[in-house]
Amino acid sequence: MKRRLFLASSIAAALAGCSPIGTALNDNAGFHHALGLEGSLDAALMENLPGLAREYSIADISKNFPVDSLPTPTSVTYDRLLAHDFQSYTLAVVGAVERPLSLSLAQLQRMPQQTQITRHDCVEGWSAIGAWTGVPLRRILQFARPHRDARYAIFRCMDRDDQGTPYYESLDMAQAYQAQTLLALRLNGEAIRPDHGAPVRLRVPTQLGYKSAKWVREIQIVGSFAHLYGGKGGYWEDQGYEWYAGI
Ligand SMILES: Nc1nc2c(c(=O)[nH]1)N[C@H]1C(S)=C(S)[C@@H](COP(=O)(O)O)O[C@H]1N2
Ligand SMILES: [Mo]
Repeated sequence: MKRRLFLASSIAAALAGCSPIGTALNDNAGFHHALGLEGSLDAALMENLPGLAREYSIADISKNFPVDSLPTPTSVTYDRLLAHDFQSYTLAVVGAVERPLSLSLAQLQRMPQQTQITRHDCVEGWSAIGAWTGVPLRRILQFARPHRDARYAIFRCMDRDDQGTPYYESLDMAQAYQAQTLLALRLNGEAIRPDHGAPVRLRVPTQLGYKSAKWVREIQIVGSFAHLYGGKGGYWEDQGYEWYAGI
């Protein structure tokens, strides 16, 4: 018992400042192993590691969830997807993976769904609580099997700013495997509206709002994002925001 407590506190201290790692350990034995912690933690201990975003109750859900982003895509491609209820949408999972994937919306809907009532915090100063339902990102990664040297997941979106620059974001593998990181298909019990990122958006409740990429079309697993766009790992990061957006 004493040894356990010692382990818990020293590991908590070691992980301070990078809290999502704790829950990633809970959920992915491969990742756990990759960190070299195999054998030094047991399941009961891991449950006490930090890193979960607070979950709220149904009564806390915001009546109006703001829309605050680049405009909803107006491309021919997006219009066509929308016109057919996203039946021809596919989410590509590519890059440094054993098994590249192309998942239809129907396939995503058939996977086990998780619902979380969490708060979204935008750096512009507003917050809103919503019930998000979808597929935990770690499930998709478990299918795709990232290579051992994989370090980041890049999320490529369908919207562009008025210069034509596409929105994109990135998470490191610990954030990507965190238990609450979700590919959301539904908000408050209904299919996500186009202006909230339909058909699939990322929800990262442990990070500021700009990490929660809307209109995701592709997940690319990489070792580095230095060669992508502005090289800072995200649309807003390329304009000076911090890459690490933990809250
Ligand atoms: N593709 C895309 N995703 C995005 C953005 C964007 O402009 N484009 N804005 C981000 C920011 S800063 C916030 S606060 C949230 C807003 O999500 P909402 O409009 O559904 O409230 O989306 C995030 N994801
Ligand atoms: Mo935001």
